[in-house]
Amino acid sequence: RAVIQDAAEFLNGEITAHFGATCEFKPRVLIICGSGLGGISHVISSNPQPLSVPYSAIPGFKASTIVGHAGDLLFGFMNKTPVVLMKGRLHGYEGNTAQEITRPIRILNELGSIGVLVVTNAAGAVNPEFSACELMCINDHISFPGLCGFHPLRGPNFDETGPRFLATSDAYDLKLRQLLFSKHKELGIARRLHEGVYAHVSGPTFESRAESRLIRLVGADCVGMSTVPEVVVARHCGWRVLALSLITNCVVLSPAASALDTNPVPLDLGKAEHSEVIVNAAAASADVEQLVEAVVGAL
Ligand code: 6GU
Repeated sequence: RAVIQDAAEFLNGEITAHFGATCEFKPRVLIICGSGLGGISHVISSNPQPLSVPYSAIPGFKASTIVGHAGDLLFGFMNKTPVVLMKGRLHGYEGNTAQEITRPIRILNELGSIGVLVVTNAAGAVNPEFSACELMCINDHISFPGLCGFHPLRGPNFDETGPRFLATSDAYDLKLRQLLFSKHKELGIARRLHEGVYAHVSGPTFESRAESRLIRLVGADCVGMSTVPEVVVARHCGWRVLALSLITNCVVLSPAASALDTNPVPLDLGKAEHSEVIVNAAAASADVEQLVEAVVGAL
């Protein structure tokens, strides 16, 4: 609790020092950039110059260790809306607790002005109708870690922000999703935008074939290793949430070849690779950036 207030005071000091007392800067939207999507920082206006704060300078903040995830907070204007951008996020598989992953949201909530979270991620498709480099607006989730107790709201409740037993049936704001689809149409983006259920898994392994079939069987459309903890805490803070997955690859759903097959399908066919995730995220990132910019500008 004290750590969170210290960090918020530090950030308030940095914001005042940078933007000056004349231009009061009150961010209204937090944007979290997923794998390979940090390029969205180019969409931040250069007038006034944005304020960049490395995670390492913020008391209580931890730096991410993964290639493709930098570690900076960027305060600035996106399409005239004052925003904070989190370039780089923490994951559970790095050894962070769910509380550590979501501490930046608790800290930024102390600034008192943020009411919307826009979060992007890279995900694998388990819906066979999806293709790599397409997009999916998340309208619901299944968190396997959350169901098993790796949960950001575990422990004493933050009564100041939300209830002990938080509903998540309304986590993904309908108006924001409608806005996303209308901007997708308005901008004439050819890349398909689906809508569906995101399955959150702990990683760091990509799913086995049988795990992938399990995830499909329970009703998910894509699968990834992030986002849900941040969404849950943002909802606990009373923020509205928009979450967008970039489908970087299609998960292998077919059973493994049997040792008794005369002509076995090679096991490595369709195997997930982190490099593929990064390359495909980069291919679609310009559309994601354009979409997020349009949505944020309309808030
Ligand atoms: Cl295939 N699985 C998981 N868990 N996360 C991913 C992914 C797959 N592709 C991108 N992120």
